[in-house]
Amino acid sequence: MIRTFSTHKIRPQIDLNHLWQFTAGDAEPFQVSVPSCWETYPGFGSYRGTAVYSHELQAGGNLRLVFEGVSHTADVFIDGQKIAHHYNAFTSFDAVYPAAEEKTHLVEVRVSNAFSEQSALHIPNDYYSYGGISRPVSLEIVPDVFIEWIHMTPIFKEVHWDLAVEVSLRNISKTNHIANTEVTLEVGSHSFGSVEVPAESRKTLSAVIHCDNAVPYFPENPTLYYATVTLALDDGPICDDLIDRVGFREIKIAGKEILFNGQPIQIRGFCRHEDHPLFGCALPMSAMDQDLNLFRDLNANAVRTSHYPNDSLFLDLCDEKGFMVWEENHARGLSEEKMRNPNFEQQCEDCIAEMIRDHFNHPSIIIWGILNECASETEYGRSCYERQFAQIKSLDPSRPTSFASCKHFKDICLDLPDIVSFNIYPLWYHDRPVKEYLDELYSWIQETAGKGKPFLITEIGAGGIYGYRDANLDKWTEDYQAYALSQQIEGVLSKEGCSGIFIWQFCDVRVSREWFSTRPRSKNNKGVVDEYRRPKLAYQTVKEQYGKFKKD
Ligand code: ADA
Repeated sequence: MIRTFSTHKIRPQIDLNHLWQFTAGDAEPFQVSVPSCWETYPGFGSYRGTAVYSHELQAGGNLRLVFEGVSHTADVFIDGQKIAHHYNAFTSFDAVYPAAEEKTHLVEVRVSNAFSEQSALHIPNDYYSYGGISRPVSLEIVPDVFIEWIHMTPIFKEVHWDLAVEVSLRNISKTNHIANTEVTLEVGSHSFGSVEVPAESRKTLSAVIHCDNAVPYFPENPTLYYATVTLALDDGPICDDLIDRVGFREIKIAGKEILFNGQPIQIRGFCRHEDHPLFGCALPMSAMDQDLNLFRDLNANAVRTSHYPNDSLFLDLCDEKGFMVWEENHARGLSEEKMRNPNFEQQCEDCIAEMIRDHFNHPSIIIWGILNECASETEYGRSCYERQFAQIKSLDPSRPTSFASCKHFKDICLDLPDIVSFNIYPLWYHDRPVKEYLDELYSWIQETAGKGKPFLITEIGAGGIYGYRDANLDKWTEDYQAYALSQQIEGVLSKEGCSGIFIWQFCDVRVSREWFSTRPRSKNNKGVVDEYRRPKLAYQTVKEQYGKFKKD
């Protein structure tokens, strides 16, 4: 399952989520299902290195392989010829092989999850960098010019909605072509007329579609519209299409409030890693959906995709179920020294560009985040935050931006985002009372360039080891975790000027081996459910507290 709906009716799209041959080290090659993580294969539970996935396919024409995610570095070969290279587990890429002969072709993907200087973002960390083709793969047969993406921005005009539309066309042939492109929705349409797309280049078309009678999208009433883009080339018949969805909603900032179609929001969310002991980071749709059903049961209304862009399928589910999403680029806890890795900037830039290209249309995404807990207290760090926010605004000015800071009382970047966000751990990493600590931090923010901006707590929580109970309220007990979360939620959600909270975290997750000393079981144990989604005592506490503060 690639998405929850079909993205093509005309373009042939072949699902390659089959058995592939897996070869690594001295082991005999064996068949594995794709998508998957190799840590789930016998003997590969902690394997860090390279492996090759191979698969034969019978096809001809312009072949376009689309990889939704390979963890974390991929080199793609067709019949022995390298056609793509990609870094980062959490964004998609394609591998195009034009004018292929109709026959059986061999696709090989060399995958690495190794840590080295080459990898600035996947490093030993407080979560696990898995290996494998971890998100779906498909084969498309595309014409010489094909529709690469459509981006849609709804704009409310008091009595109707406008929809600003951009469509990217890509010519992979050595000939110029004339394209006739149309966008159609139930509530409006636009024809771009004849446009030349020069050989081996891209062309972006823009228009504003007047949409009468569009029903607005709200989390409690998530109305989605399907937009179909069609393309005809050189006076021929329609030869390509792309279908995506849009929800008519605007996210705006008014003083200290975040407005969702004019209504102030209150976030009762969770930070969530893509992690599961049975699947690694390659969760099937049923497991993703189970997580969201638990969110709903917990009275939560939002998710932070800490600390990387998520699978589009998960975002589809959030769109349909009406969860609000903070999506962020891939970076966690990088010091200035790590941010000075020569690959850091380019890898961040690519990640942001691919995240926004792929996820632009999801109405669930209300905030773009960057660089969780990086060096926002240093001048060099500030230059990185500045550049990345500028990149985001150039690609999508319609959504507010933020970053989760841990540089309490010393952050120098609070002028840069639209929303000020902090990760705080009173009652866990220090024992100051929640309200006292929060008041102090908030007063300090009001003396900085963050003054008057909306404010979020993007992490708060405590560790609790599943099944470890003790009446003494010692740390690591389920009892203490429940106590701490109760105080923390109460403190944050009753704070004037605070638009909400993302609890750290939804479920326990595996961490890199290097993190064992502060992470019993080699897990981050701050989940309100354990890694198998079994509820801890804190589950009921959060459910009650979130229920008590629920306004929607
Ligand atoms: C940080 C970080 C999280 C996690 C958390 C913790 O604030 O952003 O990824 O490591 O702390 O558990 O300590």
